[in-house]
Amino acid sequence: MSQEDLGSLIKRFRFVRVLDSNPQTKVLSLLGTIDSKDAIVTAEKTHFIFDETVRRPSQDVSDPRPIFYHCENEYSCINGIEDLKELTSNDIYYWGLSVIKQSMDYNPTAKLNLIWPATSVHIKKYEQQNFHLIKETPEIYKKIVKPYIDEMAEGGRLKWVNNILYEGGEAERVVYKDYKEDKIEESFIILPDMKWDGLSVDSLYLVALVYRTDIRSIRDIKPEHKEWLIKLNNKIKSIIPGCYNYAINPDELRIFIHYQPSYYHFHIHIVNIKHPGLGNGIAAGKAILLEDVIESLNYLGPEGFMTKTMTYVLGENHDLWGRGLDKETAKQLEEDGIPKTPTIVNGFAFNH
Ligand code: G7M
Repeated sequence: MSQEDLGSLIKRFRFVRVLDSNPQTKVLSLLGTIDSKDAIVTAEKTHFIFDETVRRPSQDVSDPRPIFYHCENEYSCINGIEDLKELTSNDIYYWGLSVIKQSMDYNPTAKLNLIWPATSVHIKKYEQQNFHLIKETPEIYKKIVKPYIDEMAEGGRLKWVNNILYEGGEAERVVYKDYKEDKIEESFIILPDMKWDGLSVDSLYLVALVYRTDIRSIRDIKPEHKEWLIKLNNKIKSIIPGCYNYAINPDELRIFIHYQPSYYHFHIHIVNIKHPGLGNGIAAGKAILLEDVIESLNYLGPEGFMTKTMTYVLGENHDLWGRGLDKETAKQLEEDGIPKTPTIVNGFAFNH
């Protein structure tokens, strides 16, 4: 695969407008064009470096001190201060601004993501929007959501997944691969998620992609998948701590799936429990813990999640909202006897 490099693409980026700006996550998403095709650049300020774990050189076996110890390096948030300006102080409180030493390898300023050429689905996803709580019954799934998933599976949206699984895409970043040609349904690969800057285990974010293609979302999971999911979950917890020098423990991994996901090929999110997630990615109404998925299979019938009402958060820009979830949601609220939101005109509420 020959791809142009990020640097030369970014140089040709022509700004159009800001899609979203989030001071809490320190993420800015811009829409622009590169060679007249839509492009989305997302910039995320990186986290601070505060210490590093260093191995003691040639430690004597009788030395009781731990083999690894913590120390500040020259880029840490205190050692790295190059300039400091106090703004105000009051009693025991002081605050100011600082410039901290930056370096590409140890302390870069930001992580940049580029999607190019970006589709309208991408643009709508990154744009600020209103969100709604959806109660997706099995009937709504069949009528509105399944046809959408069928369409999404056909477009080129899963190219990045197939690149990783079969074309050596991101090969140098793969953390673990269990691939057996005669056992495709058990095969999977784990690698850093595009969201992770890879700098700090505090924000560790990995994704496990399975090779099987018969599960497009949680809706396709049935009791017959229970043993496979248990094995997968245990494998993730056994392998990952060792891959990161045991800086993280198995019970510090938040392992979950999304509904609705952005990509309808079964994959699992593996995130440091400390990481609050970007946007609503780990919030209730989006993330479902893998342990809960497995446990639910004990109670759901042979059709598994196909028979469950799934409640989740969806943005108005999502195609499913305009394809009927808007009307179904309004209908359900009416059936449940929940009053409509009045229209406010000049401070007066009107019911219609
Ligand atoms: O919401 P959903 O469960 O579909 O999440 C998909 C995940 O895949 C997100 O956390 C994305 O950041 C991640 N992801 C998306 N793409 C296009 C890539 C990619 O090309 N490489 C990697 N490593 N992760 C990706």
